[in-house]
Amino acid sequence: MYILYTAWIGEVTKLSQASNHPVVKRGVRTLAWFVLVGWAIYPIGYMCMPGGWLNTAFGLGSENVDLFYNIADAINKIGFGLVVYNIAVTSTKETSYQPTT
Ligand SMILES: *C/C=C(C)/C=C/C=C(C)/C=C/C1=C(C)CCCC1(C)C
Repeated sequence: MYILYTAWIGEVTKLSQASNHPVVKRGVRTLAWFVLVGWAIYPIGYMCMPGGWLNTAFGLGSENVDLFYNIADAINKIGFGLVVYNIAVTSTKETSYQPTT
């Protein structure tokens, strides 16, 4: 809940707004969506496990419920990382700041 808070209205989003950089602002908003929608897959997968509410509701049985976690990890680790990478590369290119060697 704290991570959701800081990504959507707290320090993380405030810092991105203060950067006044469109790529950083849009990128951080995208990351906030990952935390809201992408992370929701884990508890949904959890509830699909044997004995879970959704398992009973959908009559799933025990097979392949961990598929949820693999899909969630692919989205939230690979996708999340690519968004962070894109923010870093794009905002570095567009700024006059260059790291000294
Ligand atoms: C790379 C791994 C990530 C981003 C893992 C995220 C995991 C969660 C958001 C897990 C949430 C759970 C609940 C909200 C309740 C049921 C148990 C969990 C641990 C699946």
